[in-house]
Amino acid sequence: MVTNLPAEARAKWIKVMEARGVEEKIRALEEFLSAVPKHKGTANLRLWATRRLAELREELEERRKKKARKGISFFVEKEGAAQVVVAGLPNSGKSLLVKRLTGARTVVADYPFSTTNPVPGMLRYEDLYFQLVDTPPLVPGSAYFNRVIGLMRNSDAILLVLDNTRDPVREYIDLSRILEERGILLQKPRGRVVIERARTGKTGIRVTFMGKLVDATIDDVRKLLEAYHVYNAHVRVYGEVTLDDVEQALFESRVYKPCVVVINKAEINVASAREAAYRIREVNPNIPVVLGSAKLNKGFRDLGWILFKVLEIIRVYTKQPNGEISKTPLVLRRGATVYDVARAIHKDFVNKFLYAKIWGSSSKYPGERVGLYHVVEDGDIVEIRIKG
Ligand SMILES: Nc1nc2c(ncn2[C@@H]2O[C@H](COP(=O)(O)OP(=O)(O)OP(=O)(O)O)[C@@H](O)[C@H]2O)c(=O)[nH]1
Ligand SMILES: [Mg+2]
Repeated sequence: MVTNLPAEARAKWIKVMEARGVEEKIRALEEFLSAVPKHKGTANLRLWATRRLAELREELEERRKKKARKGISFFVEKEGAAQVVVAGLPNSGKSLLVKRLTGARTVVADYPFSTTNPVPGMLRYEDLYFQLVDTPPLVPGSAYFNRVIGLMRNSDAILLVLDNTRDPVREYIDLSRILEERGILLQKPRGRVVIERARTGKTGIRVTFMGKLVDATIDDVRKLLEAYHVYNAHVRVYGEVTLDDVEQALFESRVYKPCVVVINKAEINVASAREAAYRIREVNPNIPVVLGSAKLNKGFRDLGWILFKVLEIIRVYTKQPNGEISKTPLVLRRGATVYDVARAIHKDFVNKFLYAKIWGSSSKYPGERVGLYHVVEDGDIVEIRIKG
């Protein structure tokens, strides 16, 4: 095991996982930390927990302030198909970019730290909207740093804005390191474990594979989770994963966030921007790099489509038997099935399900009859037939 925690600390961790609300989580995390023995093996865990505590304390303070003066809060309610946090070093052009793409009224200024609060705006892509959130600059030790990190952790994706008049490759490397230290990974790890704990009902431990466990069996996973008193959970394994990764996932200490890099102010020196993009792609071939100029509002035409791709979402249109096709799509994760569509329409639909009819790229022919476990694709039209 990664951390070799004594039973007492594990028991305290259960309290952290079960805590609802920020205050309870803070208290539980404090108790957990005091129960973790101090040695090399737990150093990372303690560091992570300490930082997480700092984030939560700031969030709590923020919420209190908001209550007291109904003022602006750092917490941004999600809207649209996904929340994309726009982040970067001071003066890189985050605010101007968000303003250009969404029309949001956010402060643009030629001095650093001009943005002190997150400002959301909506970016349209076909029949979807993505919520872009302008943020204060990401500088460790600065007043807003922990809160911006908290926003990013909560987001669905990150738009990293680099400044072409400085050294964008350096900015990219520094920012990804800063984020990684805080447990936010911009690259999809080779293997990934997601543990969804069931709050109600006795479902037992269910493991589904989109990859494999390299050094353990499902039984080992079950034993590990039971050591943490987790008896009801859905464990999803993506790619190649070790038992250590499963334990890490229990601590939610690392999250992967899809990312798009923007090299802004490209108009100032197009050749250097291209060179920087090339080098960033060398460092990380999986992250899309967009060159553009917020000042001229050029280069961002495909951004909506690129976000749609990295978010790995699909749109499904529902249709009533002999009725109209819905105008607004259901937004689902890639790999979703008719089951997910049915559940999204109504909780009874899964129980009463008879069959579905499908039009679109996942169907063999228009109107094909399929069952609950048929995988749907972007643009599919789904009609669900139920009993009664
Ligand atoms: N030449 C050029 N200048 C730009 C571009 N985008 C932004 N700027 C300028 O860069 C300065 C900073 O822009 P902001 O949008 O305020 O930058 P920011 O990243 O939000 O800054 P902070 O909120 O302080 O982190 C302003 O003077 C902008 O006019 C661009 O594409 N080209
Ligand atoms: Mg700004």
